[in-house]
Amino acid sequence: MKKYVYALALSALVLAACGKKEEAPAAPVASSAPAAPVNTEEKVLNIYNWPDYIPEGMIAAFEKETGIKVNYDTFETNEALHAKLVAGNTGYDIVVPGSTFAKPQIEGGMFQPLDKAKVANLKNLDPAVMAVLTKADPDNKHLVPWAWSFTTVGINKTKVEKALGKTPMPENAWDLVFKSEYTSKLKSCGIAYLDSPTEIIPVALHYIGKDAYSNDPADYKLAADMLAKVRKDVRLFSSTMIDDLAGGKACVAIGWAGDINIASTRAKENGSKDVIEALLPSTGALMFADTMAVTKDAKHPNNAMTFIDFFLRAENGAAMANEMNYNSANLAAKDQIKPEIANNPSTIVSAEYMAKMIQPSSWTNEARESMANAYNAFKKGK
Ligand code: N2P
Repeated sequence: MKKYVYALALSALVLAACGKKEEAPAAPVASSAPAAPVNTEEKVLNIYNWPDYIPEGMIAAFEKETGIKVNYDTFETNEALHAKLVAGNTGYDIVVPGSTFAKPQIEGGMFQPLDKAKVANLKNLDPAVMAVLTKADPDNKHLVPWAWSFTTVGINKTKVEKALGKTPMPENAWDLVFKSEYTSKLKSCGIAYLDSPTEIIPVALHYIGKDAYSNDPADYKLAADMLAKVRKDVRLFSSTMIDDLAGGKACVAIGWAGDINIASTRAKENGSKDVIEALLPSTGALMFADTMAVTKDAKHPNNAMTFIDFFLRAENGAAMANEMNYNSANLAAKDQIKPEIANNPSTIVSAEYMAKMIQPSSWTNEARESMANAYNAFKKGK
């Protein structure tokens, strides 16, 4: 009974946050709720998520407990997932888009609403994060946060300091990847950019003082002009950033803070003495929130709800931070986060830096298209 009270309190909060009237509570709230109908689905669940994004053993534990066999595939960019969803018949039950893409995907009818009565652990979620997600999903009907972090500059400090020689580190870390004065020196140890228009163009826009979520093609042109100046210095457009940083193919990267932290650990495990770290640029970094959603034609929606509820257990939220270096929106997990993780400012961001963070928004479909064109031209060096 108690958990329903919390769930109601939370949904009231969330509804209040987005200024909507509270709707009649769902049926199972009464203490004499009828037994849930038997789940007749085949015991299979198909999940499509980003690589290096799930604590080891989590899927095995879910399979063991529920008898549901999980097929787990990965994609590397929001663009790749989006193209699959647009084509339809993905075969996946749960997909994990960034909230910036989830908005047009919801508007395009690509997801089905959650069956919240089957996800009691939604009560564990941070109402503040859920309020942010209402920008993409107005009544929190479709999206459940998987993890969040930010796109930033990652460096192999040892190699970067060597390559820069007498030039001191810039005050704004974005200079390392966008300013010729630095890129011309760092190209010798390798500059890598994430290979995705919606990771690179927004931070380039931000760097030239424009809105990262501008919908104006004229702004993309300006960002492309800035990028063109450093194109010759960029060695890699990477979808394997952890290995590229840890293995020494790149010494500076535009990457995801969590993956940069994973690279740091991996390099140490491989016996490297180099220090790899995710920086906090003085002007801010690009926050992202990745979210679970159930596809409209999912064959196993009940199993999807079972998985979502399992994922939202406090210990699983804590494992996202402790093992993967990504932030969980699971409030109940907070006191299980290890001190060394909690003290890493590029994993658990301070309130002060949070104020500088570029908050997620979204683009129109047309804007995304012209952003992709600007990016592809840049990449080809045209
Ligand atoms: C991959 C994490 C993906 C974050 N390890 C980018 N949305």
